[in-house]
Amino acid sequence: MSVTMARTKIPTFHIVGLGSMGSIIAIALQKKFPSYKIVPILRNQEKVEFFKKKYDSKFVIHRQYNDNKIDISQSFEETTSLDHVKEDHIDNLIITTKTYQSIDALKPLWDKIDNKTNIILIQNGFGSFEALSEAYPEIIKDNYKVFQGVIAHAVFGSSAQFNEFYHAAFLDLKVAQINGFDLSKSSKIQSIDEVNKMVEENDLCNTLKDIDLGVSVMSYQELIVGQIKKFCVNCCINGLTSILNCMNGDFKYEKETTMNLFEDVAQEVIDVFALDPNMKKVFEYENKPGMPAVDLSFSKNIGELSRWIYKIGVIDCGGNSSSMRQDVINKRGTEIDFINGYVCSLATKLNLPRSAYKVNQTAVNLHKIKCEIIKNDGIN
Ligand SMILES: *[C@@H]1O[C@H](CO)[C@@H](O)[C@H](O)[C@H]1NC(C)=O
Ligand SMILES: *[C@@H]1O[C@H](CO)[C@@H](O)[C@H](O)[C@H]1NC(C)=O
Ligand SMILES: CC(=O)N[C@H]1CO[C@H](CO)[C@@H](O)[C@@H]1O
Repeated sequence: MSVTMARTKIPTFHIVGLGSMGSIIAIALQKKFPSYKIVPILRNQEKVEFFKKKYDSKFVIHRQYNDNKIDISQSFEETTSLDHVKEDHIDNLIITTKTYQSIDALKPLWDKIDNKTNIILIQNGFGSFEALSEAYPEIIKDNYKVFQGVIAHAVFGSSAQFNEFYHAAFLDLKVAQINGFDLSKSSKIQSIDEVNKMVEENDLCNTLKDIDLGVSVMSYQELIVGQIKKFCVNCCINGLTSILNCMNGDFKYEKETTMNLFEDVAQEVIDVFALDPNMKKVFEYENKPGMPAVDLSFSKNIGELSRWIYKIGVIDCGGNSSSMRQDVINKRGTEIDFINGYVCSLATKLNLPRSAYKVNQTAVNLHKIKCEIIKNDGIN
């Protein structure tokens, strides 16, 4: 925090979306910075009252990733609802809602947000920023400061209590700016000096970097590469387990076929993304002195990428049921349009032929049929 800001005002962080990701971030923030104002925003006042009465406004995390399994809890006195935010201006906004929910969630808050607000989107998939800036054109017009967080931690909600979560694997949280750059910059590609300056001067970056979630603040191009790789994992694991109704580890029973399928899915993702003018600069990036090192080898070696996806998804998280499979089973909306579906809509936007995205389109179609079968209590 800058000295002037610390003197004049308590740094304040509003959080929308108090599922597993929102809750571990709220807890990590409050634990590290007990004097800051952390404001979880729930959907409505009824939920706020219930949270207060039944749970003392407390979120609880059961840490399960090392030998000393411990429980961490924090009480959030400032918890409020979308319609009852007291502050006139939102300085820092952390959005962890499901991608397709964020546009509606922001409506009641939008007049408290401007281009001085630091907004961070911590969501699965791609296309969330594009969808948001279509709904709120001032994001582009007035150059709003938007950051993207790519979270790898494995966290699961308890089915019994909405305020309790299991932190199963401690991984990392990558953060970078994706909009609101200096108008003098001709592209979003950042040098090492620019990233250091951002970490020093931006309150959201210099706060998040210190919380206990393995945060690294990085350049735009480094984040995009991490996000594309995670996106490939999501397309393979979430997309396909939701159709097969299986645990992540079940792919191991037919490894060769699985690797074939993963390669087809990943190849298509890489081919389509490489043609996106917004990402071209990242795919064509060359390592130079003064610029962050970016490893683009995954885009040239799909076999290696698929083996990595298999390791992360099927081996390391073999005992987990993907969030998308859970959403299908529980008859909730799913993020398919921002995962496999994003490849299809991006390809359509780029005027690519249907053959360029047929694998993902097939996955999307099977997924949608599966959702309807389950909603209608058909055979699972
Ligand atoms: C913020 O928005 C205002 C218009 O509301 C604009 O005049 C100003 O240049 C913007 N600031 C930045 C840093 O882009
Ligand atoms: C997720 O998978 C890992 C690795 O298989 C396992 O250790 C962990 O307990 C699983 N978590 C849940 C909630 O199933
Ligand atoms: C051409 C086409 O059918 N595109 C669709 C691919 O899937 C996404 C997600 O369901 C749709 O939004 C696109 O319209």
